[in-house]
Amino acid sequence: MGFSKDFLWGAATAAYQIEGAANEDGRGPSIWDTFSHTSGKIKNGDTGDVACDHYHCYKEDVALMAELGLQAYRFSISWPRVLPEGTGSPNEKGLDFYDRLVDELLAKNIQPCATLFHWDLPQVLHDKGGWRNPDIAGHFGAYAELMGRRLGDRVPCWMTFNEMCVVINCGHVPSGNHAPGEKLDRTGALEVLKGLLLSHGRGVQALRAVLPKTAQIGLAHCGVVNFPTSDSAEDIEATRKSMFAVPDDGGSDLHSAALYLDPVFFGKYTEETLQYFGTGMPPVSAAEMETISQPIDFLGLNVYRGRCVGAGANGEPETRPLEPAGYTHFNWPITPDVLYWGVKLMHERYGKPIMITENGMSNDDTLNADGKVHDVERIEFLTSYLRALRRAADDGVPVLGYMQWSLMDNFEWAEGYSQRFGLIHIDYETQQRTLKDSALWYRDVIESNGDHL
Ligand code: IFM
Repeated sequence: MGFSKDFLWGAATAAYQIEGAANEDGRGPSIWDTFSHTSGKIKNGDTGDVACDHYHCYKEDVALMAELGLQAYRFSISWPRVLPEGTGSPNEKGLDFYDRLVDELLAKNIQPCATLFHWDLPQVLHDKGGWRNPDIAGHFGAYAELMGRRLGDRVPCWMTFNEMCVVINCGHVPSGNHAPGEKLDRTGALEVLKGLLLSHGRGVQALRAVLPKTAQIGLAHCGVVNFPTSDSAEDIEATRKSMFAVPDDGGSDLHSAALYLDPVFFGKYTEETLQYFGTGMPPVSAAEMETISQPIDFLGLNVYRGRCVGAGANGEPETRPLEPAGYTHFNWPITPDVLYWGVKLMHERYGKPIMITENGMSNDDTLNADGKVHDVERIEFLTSYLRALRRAADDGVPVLGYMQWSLMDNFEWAEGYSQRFGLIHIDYETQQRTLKDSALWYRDVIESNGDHL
């Protein structure tokens, strides 16, 4: 069976990670500008001020996408570039940039997929309480409407949020290392969650109101995805349980998919969630739940790694020792089975078509004397993960597409430029772009619709 004939092969990026031009054409500061300019927060003191200079090099970048045969490109819009004050008067020059980018993509027959929020909250909105400000969902809705009106005639696929789970667990808890660096207690973090979920809902409502009926709207989730230690019914059931349990069996409070996706798809939290958090959970009214659970068209999954789970003596999930196929440069275990099981179990629970909105690896890539980047590790990684995804498609899971992370090396948040995830190598001194071996390999995979795996 394999990948469907209209399967979308693409690659993904995010605004703050690639655009640069941080102080140009009226862009306002985001929490990531502030954070990266705070001493000690980012490896080597790196910032996104210039990044891959995509703001100026976008034409060259789209030409490279075309050379690879990409059919889709997932990018994010910088909220402070289009609304420097977070609300109010839009910045025409910022909007123009996204017009030009989208037009360039369409001219090369590449479908644009836009994400409204990939972590760069306007600093002014953070200063007013960020995701805990009761007005934030209204502000996000207005931003979504602005972008939907501006680009909706040309962008058929939209995502409200990228990885709410990371926004909370890296940006708003004491152990976090991301902007805005809030050290909230659990109730504070759950208030952030409520603000994110409500904003998502208001964003969906705003987009639906202005986009053509054919537009596809989703969100990109990244959370616990596990795989069973064997194909026994008991181990599979334990894995299923582990992915949606609160707390999950990795011992974390705030990672379970049930916390993020159950309100979105079912309009409620699980009983287990409510019991576990008790009075620490901010109340959500029926009207608010209705907003949060606006119907969406697909579930985007960002999948990198997962735990191996088996059934304990009482059938309860137990994390089993991993036997990874290796480790990435980030030291993340390579566990391709998550792209089969994660996709399958997420689809089983939420019933929506799945788009892989991110998957890839950081690698210790170097530009060789022959002018090439021989990233055989990435080719092996992507082969194994894509085979697992194909298995899910073979089982009948509707998989809409695959957005490799990332189109190009970029600013990897707290790790600065030390982790290279790209298909395209960036020389940050000269901004020279070089297609890695994996990019050329991916071109063949796309051309064969996955047969070349
Ligand atoms: O670079 C990030 C991206 O911004 C969100 N998902 C994970 C990627 C790799 O860490």
